Amino acid sequence: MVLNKLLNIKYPIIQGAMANIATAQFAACVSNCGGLGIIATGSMNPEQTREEIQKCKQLTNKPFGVNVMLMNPYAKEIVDVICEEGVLVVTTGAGNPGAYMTQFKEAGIKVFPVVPSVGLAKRMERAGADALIVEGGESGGHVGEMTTMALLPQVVDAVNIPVIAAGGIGDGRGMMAAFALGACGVQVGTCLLVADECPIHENYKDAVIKARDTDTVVTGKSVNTPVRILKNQMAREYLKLEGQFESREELEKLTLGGLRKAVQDGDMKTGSVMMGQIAGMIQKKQPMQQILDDLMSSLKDVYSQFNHIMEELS
Ligand code: TUI
Repeated sequence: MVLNKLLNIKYPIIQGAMANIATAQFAACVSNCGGLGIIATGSMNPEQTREEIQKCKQLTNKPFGVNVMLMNPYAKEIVDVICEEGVLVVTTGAGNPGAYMTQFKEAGIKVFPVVPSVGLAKRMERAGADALIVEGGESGGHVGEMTTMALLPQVVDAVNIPVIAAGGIGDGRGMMAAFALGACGVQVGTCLLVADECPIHENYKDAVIKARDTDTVVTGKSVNTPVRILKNQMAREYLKLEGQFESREELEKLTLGGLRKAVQDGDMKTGSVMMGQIAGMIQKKQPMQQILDDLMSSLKDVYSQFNHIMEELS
């Protein structure tokens, strides 16, 4: 079944949980435009999480979800708050949510863990996940090793629950490819950064538009926290230090508060400017509704071109 039917939403599109960006306001905007908005709690505490969930309920009567970033030191308490408040869907990232699965199920919440490998995908299916978000390393922020193209069909073959594709999807071609590889829907983040309603500094939006295909890089592999960011001054220094086998402590000095610096202050030199590899194809700022409508209309265009190819093959 296609994701929009599964969730009773207009489009089969989930908004990626972008820490410091995807507040109640942003998530509600995505949901009001036909996608599934997700509140990102990556840099929130439990009280903020409760406030944002309550605010989102005021701002939309459409379904929305909440993401638990499992590296957040408050993850356990955030899970408690989510279960008390009740939402349609929880997505998880940057870890194994196995310990919270029963609690979510008992609260009647659907769980969509992000998985970077077939092994974790199978474990999550056994633990009771309702669907999986298969995320390739093309995406921005915390990433796994595999590409979407290689990982997605392997997970689709390995499990019997719905699979949502993420990482490297920025237009109808990417969506069509995801469906061709067996996904029932997509999760996108980078292409939503340039939405008029996206609450990031204009410098950040301009940096996404200016970025070329090779302008992002994965930092932090040496310390087991691989994060894809814009290849700016900070990223270059970070990679240089990693090459010199610097300690985690020294490396963390460079990234401390980096996301906030990028999102709020518009510091494109020393901030952590997270974005995925599809930044190279983002060309303009637009209203959120336009971005989601364009994704769907370009998907339909690609489909008709497909018919062309199939006719010529027969
Ligand atoms: O979580 C993300 N992307 C994120 S979280 C984030 S916040 C942050 N800020 C500063 C530094 C680091 C993070 C920014 N971007 N995506 C989902 C995702 N999850 N990608 C990869 C994974 C993942 C990795 C390992 C999921 C599970 C996993 O399991 C390992 C295990 O325990 O088996």
